Amino acid sequence: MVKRFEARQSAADVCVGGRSDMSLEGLRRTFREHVFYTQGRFPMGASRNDLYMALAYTVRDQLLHRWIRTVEQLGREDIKIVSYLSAEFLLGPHLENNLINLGLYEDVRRTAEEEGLDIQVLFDQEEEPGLGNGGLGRLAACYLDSLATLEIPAMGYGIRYEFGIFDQEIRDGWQVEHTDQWLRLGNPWEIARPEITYHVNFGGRTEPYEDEQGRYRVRWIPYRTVKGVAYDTPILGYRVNTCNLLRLWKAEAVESFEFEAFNVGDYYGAVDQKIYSENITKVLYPNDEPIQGKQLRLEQQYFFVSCSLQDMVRIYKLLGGDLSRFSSHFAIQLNDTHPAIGVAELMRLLVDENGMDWEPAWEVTCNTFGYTNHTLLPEALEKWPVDLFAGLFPRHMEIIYEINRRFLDEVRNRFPGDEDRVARMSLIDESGERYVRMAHLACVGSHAVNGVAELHTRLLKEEVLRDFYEMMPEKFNNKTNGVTPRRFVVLSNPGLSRLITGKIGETWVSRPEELRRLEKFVDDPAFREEWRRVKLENKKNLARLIRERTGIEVDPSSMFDIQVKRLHEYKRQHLNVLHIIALYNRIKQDPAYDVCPRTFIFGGKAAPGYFMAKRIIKLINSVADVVNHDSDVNGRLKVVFFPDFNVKNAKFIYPAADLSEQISTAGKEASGTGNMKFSMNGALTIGTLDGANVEIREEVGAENFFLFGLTAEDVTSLQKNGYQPMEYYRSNPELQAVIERISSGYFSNGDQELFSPLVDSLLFHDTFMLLADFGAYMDAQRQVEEAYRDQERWTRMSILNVARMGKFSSDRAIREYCKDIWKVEPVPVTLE
Ligand code: GP0
Repeated sequence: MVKRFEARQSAADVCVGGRSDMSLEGLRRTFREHVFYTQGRFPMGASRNDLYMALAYTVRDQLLHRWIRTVEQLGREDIKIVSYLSAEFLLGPHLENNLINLGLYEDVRRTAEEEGLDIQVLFDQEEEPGLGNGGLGRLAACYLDSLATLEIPAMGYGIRYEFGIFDQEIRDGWQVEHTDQWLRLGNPWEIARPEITYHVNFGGRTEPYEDEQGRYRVRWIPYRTVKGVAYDTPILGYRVNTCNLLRLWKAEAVESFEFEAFNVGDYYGAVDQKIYSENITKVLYPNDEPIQGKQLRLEQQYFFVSCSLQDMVRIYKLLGGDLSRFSSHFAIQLNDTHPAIGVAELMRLLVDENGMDWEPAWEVTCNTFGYTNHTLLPEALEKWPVDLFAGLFPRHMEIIYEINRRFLDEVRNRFPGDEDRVARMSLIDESGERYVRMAHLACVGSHAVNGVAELHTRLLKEEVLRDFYEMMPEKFNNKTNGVTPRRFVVLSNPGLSRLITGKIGETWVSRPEELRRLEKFVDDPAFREEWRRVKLENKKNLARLIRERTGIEVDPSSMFDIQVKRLHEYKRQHLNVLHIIALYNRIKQDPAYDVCPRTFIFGGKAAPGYFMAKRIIKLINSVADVVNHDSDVNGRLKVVFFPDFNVKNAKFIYPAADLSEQISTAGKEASGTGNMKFSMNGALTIGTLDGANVEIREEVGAENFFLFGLTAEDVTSLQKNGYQPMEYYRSNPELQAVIERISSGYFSNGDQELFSPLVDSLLFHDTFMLLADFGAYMDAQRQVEEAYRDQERWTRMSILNVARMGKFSSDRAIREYCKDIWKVEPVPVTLE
């Protein structure tokens, strides 16, 4: 049996109420039955995984009634369903989250305990479904949580990757990738639906014909066909009966044996076909911003979009619906351009497969889709070579040409004689090799286009999608991102949750505006004391984990200064490193230098092919090796690279932060969502005026936020006037010394080559303007230090951050989407 660990704090006590129908005795019986009947073990012979599986099934049983009732609702013709299309859903572990949302945490913990099990150990056993890269995929998961919590009928549609985002190991300071085998031990949270399948076609050619009414029609004669099979996962809301559906598609061969090949004895050839088909959903592409232009990636996108749209059309027809009113039953949101081919696919389904005329089909399509843009980086705007696209999707290519022909006619009508504008707005980039511009397709085919923070939406209107904004301003709107307080506060930070609930009751979990009521306690010394005690406890937990995972000892009373997020030059993890080296240099200059003790913690994955990002990881680890062992430093500074940052590990990281690093070059980070998770857990932010930082600062108050650096406007004008990083270098001796430390080989055993690509890129290009921001960043860090030395002041700021973060709940974001874009209302689910 599983060894019992010391009892840790649990989210339990925050979450009283909402008890389910099951008695403790009933839970225990169900659990034992699953050990025996589902896992096929006697209790004594059960492995840790058997016990986890049995517990997961016990909890899943509790969801099923709600789930079935909710899905029945989705089949009512008088309601409108949100359909969230996303190539990524970064869900994180289910078990603990479901317990919290069910209100069963304490009962189940006790049941486990009475069986001699530590529930934390069973939580640890769960493999997280890492079906996403970072912010974009995690946002989709937060939105599913909020949709269910707000009792909105909704479905998520995506891809069931057999291998999600790779596991990261740090070996000799370098990132090493391992395949993520999340399905290896089984997945108790999904139900396979082998009866829900669709055929998806690729390649071939098109052919005109006349239908019975003598109308001109086109049919697609594909080269190959793949089958999509549905796998459903329940998504339960917080303390409600709504339990929505996440439907993920797995690719299979249409026939597992190609009988002809089989008959002529080509057994391997026949099996080849099967392997080829299943390739489509094998693995998540591990690069975000920009995605890689690989054929298989495009196939993935079309595969899941086609299955999902066919599914919606089938559901709608089952209701006896008239397809001309499809948009009154489904509101489809495109999570970035990854599913944008859906615009052409819905047209194909309506026109080719269901005999609709072009104009009404186009009206349905535009009324159905909404498009969310997530990036301003020009290189991240998705585009596909026309040859590749037309080869895979000959019919969609024709449809896109037709959409484009009609659209450009409108452009010419509105802006006569402006052929430059026509070329800029075309769905096809013809400036060199020809490309399909997916963002343009998404804009034209949607009735609503939104950015993910105020600043980002403004820049979309002014720059990236300016022509579209000028032509159709009514489509554009902002929806500032949010994150779910259930996973990121209640589940991750039970200590803080308990403290808050003790003061203001527990309603803040679904109405975080109520956190404002904490403000009246900021000057209460006992409350502040408690606040610090909770933070210290969280830091001790993280310190333990850091020791376990890296062997590094860190001091929980030092300032925990944390930057966790994907590695990207625009996110500027290396600016953070420059600051660390500057502090190190001051100590080397004068070992008596009075530095504020700090633990710098980094975490995040680099795209496996992103050379610079991987060098930055190596640099962090190399600096860590030197700083952590230097006797002049004497433990006052510690640097840690926490390996394999994911949703599961995030739970221990956000609650332990004192300082949150949000230091992207202004105008580059669309929103950020980690910034919100930190601040909700009482960390203070050091950040630029970028993405949602701007709004966070507005909410928490400028005096409770450490601002520095260029504005987005400064960045643009510097670029225009010919930015010279060397000028900043020459005029700042401290910066010179920092760069010199790196290039001298001090952190690389004398090897001057190792980091020269990084150094050269900073000195001669510095696309993300680290050198321009270095001075301001150092000043802001000095202010951080000063504030931290005054613990009473710091605590006050920390409390005010939490109290004022209500706006950044994903519930608020989803309410806005429902009202402004989807036009949907809550439909409470009854269990009878
Ligand atoms: C944006 F374009 N984001 C992309 C992408 O391909 N992947 C991705 O994760 C992120 C943005 O970088 C973001 O600023 C944003 O908040 C998030 O999408 C959700 O909108 C990082 O948090």
